[in-house]
Amino acid sequence: MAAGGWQSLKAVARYTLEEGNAALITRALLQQNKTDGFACVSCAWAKPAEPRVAEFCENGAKATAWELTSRRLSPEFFDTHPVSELRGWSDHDLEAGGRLTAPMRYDRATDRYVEVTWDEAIADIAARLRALRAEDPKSAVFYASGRASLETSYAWQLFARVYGNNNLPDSSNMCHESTSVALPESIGVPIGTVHLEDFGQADCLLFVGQNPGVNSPRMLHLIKEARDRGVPIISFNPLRESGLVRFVDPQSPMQMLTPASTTVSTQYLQVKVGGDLAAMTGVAKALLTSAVAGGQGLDREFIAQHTHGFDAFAAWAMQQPWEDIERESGLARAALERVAAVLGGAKAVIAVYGMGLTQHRLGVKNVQMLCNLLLMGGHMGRPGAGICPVRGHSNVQGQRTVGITEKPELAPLDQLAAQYVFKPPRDKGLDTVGACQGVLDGSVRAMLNLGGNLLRSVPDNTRLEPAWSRLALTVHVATKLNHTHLVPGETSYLLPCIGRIEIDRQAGREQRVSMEDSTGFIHASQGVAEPADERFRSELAIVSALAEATVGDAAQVPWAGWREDYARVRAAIATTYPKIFHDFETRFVLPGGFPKPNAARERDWKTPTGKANFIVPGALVADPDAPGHPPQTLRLMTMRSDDQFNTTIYSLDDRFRDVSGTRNVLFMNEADIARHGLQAGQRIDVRTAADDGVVREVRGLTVRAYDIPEGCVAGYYPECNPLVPLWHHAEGSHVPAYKSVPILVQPENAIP
Ligand SMILES: Nc1nc2c(c(=O)[nH]1)N[C@H]1C(S)=C(S)[C@@H](COP(=O)(O)OP(=O)(O)OC[C@H]3O[C@@H](n4cnc5c(=O)[nH]c(N)nc54)[C@H](O)[C@@H]3O)O[C@H]1N2
Ligand SMILES: Nc1nc2c(c(=O)[nH]1)N[C@H]1C(S)=C(S)[C@@H](COP(=O)(O)OP(=O)(O)OC[C@H]3O[C@@H](n4cnc5c(=O)[nH]c(N)nc54)[C@H](O)[C@@H]3O)O[C@H]1N2
Ligand SMILES: [Mo]
Repeated sequence: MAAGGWQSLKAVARYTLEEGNAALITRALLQQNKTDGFACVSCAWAKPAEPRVAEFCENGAKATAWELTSRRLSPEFFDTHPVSELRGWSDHDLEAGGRLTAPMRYDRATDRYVEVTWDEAIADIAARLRALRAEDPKSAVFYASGRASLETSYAWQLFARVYGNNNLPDSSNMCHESTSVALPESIGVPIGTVHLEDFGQADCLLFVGQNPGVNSPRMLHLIKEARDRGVPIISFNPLRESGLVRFVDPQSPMQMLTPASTTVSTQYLQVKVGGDLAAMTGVAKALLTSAVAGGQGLDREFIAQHTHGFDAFAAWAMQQPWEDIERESGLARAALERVAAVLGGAKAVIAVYGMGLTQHRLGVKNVQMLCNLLLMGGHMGRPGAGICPVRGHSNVQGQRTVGITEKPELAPLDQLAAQYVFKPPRDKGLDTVGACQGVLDGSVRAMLNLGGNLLRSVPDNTRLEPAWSRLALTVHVATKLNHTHLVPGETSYLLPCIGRIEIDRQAGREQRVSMEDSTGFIHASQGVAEPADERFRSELAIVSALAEATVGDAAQVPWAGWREDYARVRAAIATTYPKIFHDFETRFVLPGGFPKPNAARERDWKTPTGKANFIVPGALVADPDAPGHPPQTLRLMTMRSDDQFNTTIYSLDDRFRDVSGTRNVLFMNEADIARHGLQAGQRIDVRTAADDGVVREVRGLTVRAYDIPEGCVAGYYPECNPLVPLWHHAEGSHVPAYKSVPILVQPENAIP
């Protein structure tokens, strides 16, 4: 099935109707991603300065409808549903119940969440946090899920630091942290170098482990425009993902009326899961071989003038035998040589990538290897070329920009110290994996969550759950109910907030907020719908009130002033980061916003060598542990369906992969099904092949025959998260290796 098209429009209409509020949702959609409207709450893909009439995709529309739903989970609902009962509900059913409406505290005696006033909630949380702080200021963790605005995020990191720690994990610890570690070493900036306008000038696009049809669908327009210009598109993906195979433009009536659709990828390489290092090494080797023979492929001038480490890299790549490259990538030499021929002939290549590269044990090396390929042809800091990591949550990149990081060296601590007159903590804080370890070993006592659903999204979540319930304090600022809320610590609060689509009034005036998109542009966003409940508070109001009540006396921060007028927070951000945010107030409302400075775009290399660095990956497989596994081991990648946003499950269907009514499936190659003595449709149990003494299993999955390389299997996130060991993460970045989990399969109930 092609991505886009009538099916996509039908899906939008269905969601709009199902959630009620059809008129409200339709009106809001027309203001989605517009200069005076709001930034979509779904993905982080760039918003153009000149938007289309409908500048949203099917999945963005779903996200809007999901947030503006007419359904409510009011305190009365909780009167009749004890927490232990709700814990058995599915992710879909929990969120489908609608918006949380009132602040609530968990009451252990009745096993229910009960309404409290905001004043009670804030005072009690603050008192408990202060008590914990007196014992050990490092025992509280401040998680952020990537949606909150720059203003709220800035306040959040300051709260943590005034409290006394750098425990600021965020969702990028599970996502693009491999990028944030890899790119500074390669090119001296932590973010991508491509702007929207570059897509119009590229003459070759490379997609490695990213699924635009589902996870950044507005990008399909750019892809289609590129194809219309005859630009070759090369995809490396174990699965033939619909948006990379065929695309029908729902905004092009002519195309929708005819069965013709755009062929997206001109070359589609179904690389083995974790086989990208081998595949890219093959392409590099072919480029080098052709260059030696006098052919195209290397930009020698660029390499000499702008890079470091080329000779060592070239020598390493040439040493890798084709036999190993073919075995580990699962791809034929001839196919990789064809890729090299196209890349070698291109003047401006954009490489787009996502979780297929970052969520591996060698996720950092994966990203650096993709940089190596671009550097060979000088495709960095050239119009129409560059590296393009597609970020996840709509403001996850921005959260890093304004100081949400566990790494003290990345935050302007001296500046914060001077600006707010306090002593910021200097030692490294906990990232997401570290926070989970802390919960398991009891050193973490409080988890404060600005969004997110960690007990579904992190690895080893089954193992984590009992430890989580022993926390002294769990606090969630949230829009909708999710599983993590239902595993309360000794004291637990749910604090409902205004969503970004809703109008945020403070001191009688409508407030704007700001976000940074995947391409480093900073935009204004303004709510357009009345808040779903009058008890809501904004995220900034909640965070600043908590901070004021907890550590108001520990630094000179005008918390109360900030929540009355968000422009004051923007002014504070501009004082902390003048190079990025000067003239913030006037620039962020411009159509398209304003770009963050990006030295690599200017070929100014902020690396220790002062050049862009070729980095030898040193391995061909992204999972260096693989050889130790039993022979029947399969490599599991966990992925998203067409109908989810992370742990938010809109429905149990995955239209593009032809699955409906269930998410408990395991996609397998037919040869593997036969080799294991199984049959398509059969139910199986899955266990992790790890010898650390912990049994990790997911039972009752249904086998689905699928076009996936042999030895590789795929399952859904978050259903398969119990299979991922917490220690199975990327070297250097700690991103869980969600895309290559060694597993063993058995017929259902064959294992006791
Ligand atoms: N609608 C929607 N949009 C979203 C999200 C969502 O859940 N729903 N999530 C948001 C977030 S937080 C993020 S981080 C992004 C995620 O967006 P993506 O980066 O696209 O994430 P995934 O769907 O997890 O996986 C991407 C692709 O990697 C492929 N893959 C798996 N293993 C490998 C491998 O070893 N090599 C290669 N080459 N490919 C591999 C999979 O087949 C899949 O097509 O999307 C964001 N946008
Ligand atoms: N197996 C596996 N696991 C993965 C991944 C994978 O590919 N495979 N991907 C990883 C990635 S890339 C990511 S980014 C993480 C995401 O992990 P999380 O950050 O934990 O998860 P989300 O599912 O995005 O969080 C959803 C919840 O956020 C709350 N929420 C929604 N909107 C708002 C809002 O506007 N404000 C506030 N305060 N709360 C809101 C709602 O209560 C909702 O239930 O998961 C990771 N986990
Ligand atoms: Mo993500």
